Amino acid sequence: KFNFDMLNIKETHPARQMHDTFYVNKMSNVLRTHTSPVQIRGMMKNTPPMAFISGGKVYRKDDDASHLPMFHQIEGIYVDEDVNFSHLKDLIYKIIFHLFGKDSEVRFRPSYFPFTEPSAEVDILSDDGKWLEILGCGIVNPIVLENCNIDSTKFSGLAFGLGVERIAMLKYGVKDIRE
Ligand code: 2U9
Repeated sequence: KFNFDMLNIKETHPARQMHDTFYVNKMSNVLRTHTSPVQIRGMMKNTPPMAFISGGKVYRKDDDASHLPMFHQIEGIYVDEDVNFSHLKDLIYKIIFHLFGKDSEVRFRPSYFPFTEPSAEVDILSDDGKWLEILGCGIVNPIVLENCNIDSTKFSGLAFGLGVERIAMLKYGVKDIRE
């Protein structure tokens, strides 16, 4: 319920498949695949304006040089009246300038997540001229607000998510996540 349904991740979404998610028992208990269930619980227990940061271990059936079966995520969400994409851009720029310096070249690429609409992936330009993906973000899907009993005609939200190990790899030049 908290890992998928409340986030508008439909029964048929590929992320739900046995080969992407660790199922603890017959399709009803999973190891969380993101920290978003923390945000959902926060939104259900509070009223806007509200903002939450969640961080911790998440689990996905992935294991290679850039993916671990257990890794760490940090997510942020902010819900208020009149939150729009310019607020999201301002926040993302602040995070990236803090992590990678004020001269960072930043690019927002249109993307898709069931829980945000519109959605974007954010890249920074590396020294060798390649664009590197560093995080994802978007405007909280009104369906997700309504799932948490928040009036989506009155309130809107912004959200982002990042992988801690991935940021560390980019910042410190680690080539293999397993190191
Ligand atoms: C709620 C509503 C919206 C969180 C978001 C992303 C985009 C994202 C990835 C970054 C790298 C996961 O670790 S990763 O593979 N995340 O791209 N996360 S928006 O959006 C939310 C969260 C909670 C209730």
